[in-house]
Amino acid sequence: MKKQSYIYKLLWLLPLVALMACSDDFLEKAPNDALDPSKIDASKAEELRNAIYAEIPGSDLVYQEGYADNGYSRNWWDSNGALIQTNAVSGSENFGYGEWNHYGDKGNSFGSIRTCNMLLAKLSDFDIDEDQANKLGAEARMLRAWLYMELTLYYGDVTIVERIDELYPDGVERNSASEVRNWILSELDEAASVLPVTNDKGKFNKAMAYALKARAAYYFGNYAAAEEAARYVIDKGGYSLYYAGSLSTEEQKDADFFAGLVDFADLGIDETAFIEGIFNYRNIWNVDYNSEVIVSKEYVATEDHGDFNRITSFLSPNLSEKQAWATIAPIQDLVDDYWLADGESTPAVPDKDTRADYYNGLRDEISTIQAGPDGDPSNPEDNLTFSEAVATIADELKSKPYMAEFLNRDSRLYASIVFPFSSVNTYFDGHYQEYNYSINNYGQTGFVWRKMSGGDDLVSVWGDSYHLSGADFPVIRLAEMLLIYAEAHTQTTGYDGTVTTELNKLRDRCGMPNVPNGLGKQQALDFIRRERRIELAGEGHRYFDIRLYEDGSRNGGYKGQQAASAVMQGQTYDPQGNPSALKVWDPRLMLMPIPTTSMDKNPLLKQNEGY
Ligand SMILES: [Ca+2]
Ligand SMILES: [Ca+2]
Repeated sequence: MKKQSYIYKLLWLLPLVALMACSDDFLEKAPNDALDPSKIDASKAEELRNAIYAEIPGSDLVYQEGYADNGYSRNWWDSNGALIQTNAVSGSENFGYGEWNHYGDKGNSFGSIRTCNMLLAKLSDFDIDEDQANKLGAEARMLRAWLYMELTLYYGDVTIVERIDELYPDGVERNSASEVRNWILSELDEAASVLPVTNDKGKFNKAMAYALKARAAYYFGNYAAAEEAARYVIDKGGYSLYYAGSLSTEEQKDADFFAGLVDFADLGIDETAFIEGIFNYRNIWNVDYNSEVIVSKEYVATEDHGDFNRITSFLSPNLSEKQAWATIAPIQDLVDDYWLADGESTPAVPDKDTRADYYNGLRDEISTIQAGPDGDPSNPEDNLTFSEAVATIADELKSKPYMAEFLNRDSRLYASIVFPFSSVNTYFDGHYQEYNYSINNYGQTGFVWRKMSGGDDLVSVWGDSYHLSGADFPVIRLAEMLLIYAEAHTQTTGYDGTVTTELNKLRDRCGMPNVPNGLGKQQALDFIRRERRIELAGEGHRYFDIRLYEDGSRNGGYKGQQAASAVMQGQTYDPQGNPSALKVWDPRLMLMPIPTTSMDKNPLLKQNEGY
């Protein structure tokens, strides 16, 4: 992969706001056609407003899965993920506090915060009425609170900057994490009190402010506030879980493959609901403005506004007719954690050597078929492609030892992850997934994302070399609110009928059985946290989740099975037994190190413990 040319191309994708954050010049003068010559033209307020929305994170969130135990990003030039995963992170890396350095990681959050502060500082100078000014101000405060939520979760203590005229020539100290977190929640309360129930399309409204508050309060360990805010969004937000309806021709072919992996009659599972559930879930990432989306990063299928990641970075080359390189891929740990199809049992998985034997046995069998009737791969006339060879034994796949771990599993596993030998008609008609460890661009985990990666709204760019997707990326969706409510209510009150009601909505949508009743508090927390891992896999939450569970001051007194120190342990392997992600835990990883560049500029910054 010519990575340099890719990075060069990416530079012009950097949002306009990066430039605007460096210069206030464009706001200095009122254009000649302003109605009130003493005021700045209203269109400038709208430009600045749009610049703020450009700061919402998008599909780059998926790279955060490589910071924890859901994913692996093998390329240091794409993401710092492996440095966190292996406890090798240092002040050279940035997760929002310093300058932008990798497209998969957070950029310069203080530049984005400055854009918010600029809009707030200039509100009374714009030629707009007071209600509009208040609304735009609330939108800026909500985005600023969002940026600060991420900063404090990465760094703990963070300097609160609310003005654009504070220069700090002698440096500035950080505000304490508790001060920052209380301030974020009160900012979101004030934003929610000003924002309208219905705002302009794609702009923050009251329910969105509560949704962000639910997320922030949850991560701050304030379960009463999280429960209340999530309840507001569920009851008053007007959102509903997405159901896709009928299947396309290609989806039906994949559906037939999945149906062959599940013993519906034996398990008493409704086959139609289960199969439709796979595509209800998978298509959340294909349909803009669907009923479940609370906040999304908007993309348009053009060179200037497209999403680079979906097809190009999430898929391996055999799944895309253009270039692709699977630079952030799901790992075996995640695959192992999906429920069995009963929705509550853990599958038996083989050890890595047994699995490799099974995998290699099936791969060898297919290679033999590929050689053709003459049995000679060097004579190509009668050879078959990988997919042609798999097709000849498609009906027997279920009985192959390697495939056993993919039988009778949670419908969201089939919807979320492409595993070896699985049908992939929705990407390439008539194809099956081939995995190739020796080619770096196949991800080196064995798996790639099926959810999130299949945006239909595609455009080919850069000399027809790559795909960009115009499909929007949901950044906050209703499912997260249901899970926050479930966990927060279990923390404050217990695992009762209000919890199972919300969790069963998720199960109904994906065609899975209802959740169990009558769990004790700790058992329920483990169950809900695992359900959360499955439902939200790949969407960028896991790094924050496992640290929340680890932190005795935020986890409600229960670390449980999903805490960082429990899950970040040891080497992971691909299905052939090759090393994949390495997981190492150290208490210092609760917070990231302050970037050295920021320490150099601000002598009052003190480094986080352990770095
Ligand atoms: Ca041959
Ligand atoms: Ca779109």
